[in-house]
Amino acid sequence: MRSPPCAALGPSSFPGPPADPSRLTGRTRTRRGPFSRKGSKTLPSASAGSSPLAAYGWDDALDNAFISYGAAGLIPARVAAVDRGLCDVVTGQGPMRAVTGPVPASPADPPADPSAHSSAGLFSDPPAGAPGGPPLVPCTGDWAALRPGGPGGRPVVAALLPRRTAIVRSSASRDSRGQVLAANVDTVAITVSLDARLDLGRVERLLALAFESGARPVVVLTKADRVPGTAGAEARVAEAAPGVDVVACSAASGGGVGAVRAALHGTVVLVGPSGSGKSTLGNALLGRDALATGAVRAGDGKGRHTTVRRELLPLPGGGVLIDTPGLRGVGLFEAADGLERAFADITELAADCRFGDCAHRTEPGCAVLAAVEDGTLPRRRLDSHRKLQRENDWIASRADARLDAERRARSKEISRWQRRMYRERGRGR
Ligand SMILES: Nc1nc2c(ncn2[C@@H]2O[C@H](COP(=O)(O)OP(=O)(O)O)[C@@H](O)[C@H]2O)c(=O)[nH]1
Ligand SMILES: [Mg+2]
Repeated sequence: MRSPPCAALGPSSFPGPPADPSRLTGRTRTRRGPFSRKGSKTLPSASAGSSPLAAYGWDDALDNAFISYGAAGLIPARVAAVDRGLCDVVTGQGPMRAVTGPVPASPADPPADPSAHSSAGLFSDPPAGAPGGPPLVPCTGDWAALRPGGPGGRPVVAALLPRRTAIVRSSASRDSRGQVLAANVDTVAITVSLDARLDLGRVERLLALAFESGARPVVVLTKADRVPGTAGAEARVAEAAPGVDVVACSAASGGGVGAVRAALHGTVVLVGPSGSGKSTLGNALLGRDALATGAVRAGDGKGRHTTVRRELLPLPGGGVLIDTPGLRGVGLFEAADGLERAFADITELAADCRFGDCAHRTEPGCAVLAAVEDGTLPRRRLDSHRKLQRENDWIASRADARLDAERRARSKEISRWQRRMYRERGRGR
């Protein structure tokens, strides 16, 4: 997964993460996490499992990644919601409100393939959150290291652990930066109401977003009680979601909710338009009315934005649920890989095109156009792919232009500084 970008940020005023003691001493790190018993020789598995944060997804790998932070007196927390400089977090001691701002990601874990970074070249920008790269803004789902005793007695988010996955969309202002909706998500459940017009283009867009995040998408067809049968819709959605589980359910009657539960794992985020039944499904999965649900306008089947905050809710039987407000107009952000996977059928066909750079328009020997001709690939799907690809290219070109401008500004700044330095040296002679 590419490293997730973040919204416009200033320089971090927060302290960096603690030095990894093993790096200082060269000794092998003791595998003892923040929830391990002192002196225990066991690996962190036992401690991670018995941690109060286990219900929120704390595991051995996190326990291990936290060692140096724990040694420096920081405490682990998962971010539930972020709200202008403060965030709600869950910790081993219960929920807290923490002070936050742009923070560095953990440099404790070097990239698995260091060449992946070096090959980017001298003038490339380090990924967001990487040492030397722009800091990250915490978001729902992040794992954080808190420094106790900050302003007003509140803990301060001192660092973020590396994100395993990140759902990123182009920011609301449609500028060239991405906005992280949620981090460390394992399953993206895309809700589609059977009671409204089926918008396959939106399903494909959300699938690309989900695939790009690194999480596994699942499509949930909701409100099955409102239609005489679900088979037709299931087949149409399956065609727009090759290789993806498509499950129909009714949160109202409970039918199919078990199948939905079986298709989800780990941290689950519900995404889909307002009124598509996310919160009602969330309540059915939670077994209690924890999420506010809203009425749907008669006529167009659209819902009001009832869910305004994202929060983390442990699911009975394991996993964590994140509900989201209805996402109006989710723009793709650097989602080339996600698009490739969401349109795996076209990607596969394209491998048989005569020309490697075939645009599937008029080229001879185009396997994609041949599939449209013989009816094996719906024309709608090719059009949808083109539309999303165009949008993605446009956002990418804007991001490139911004990066170029930033690089030019940086190099001008360096030249100015050099000229000043030479001038001052000249005077000194
Ligand atoms: N008949 C029926 N209505 C449902 C079902 N799920 C949700 N609804 C209704 O659809 C409306 C919107 O649901 P809500 O969960 O708030 O949607 P959200 O905006 O996506 O979170 C509410 O009036 C719900 O009662 C269902 O399975 N069957
Ligand atoms: Mg809702």
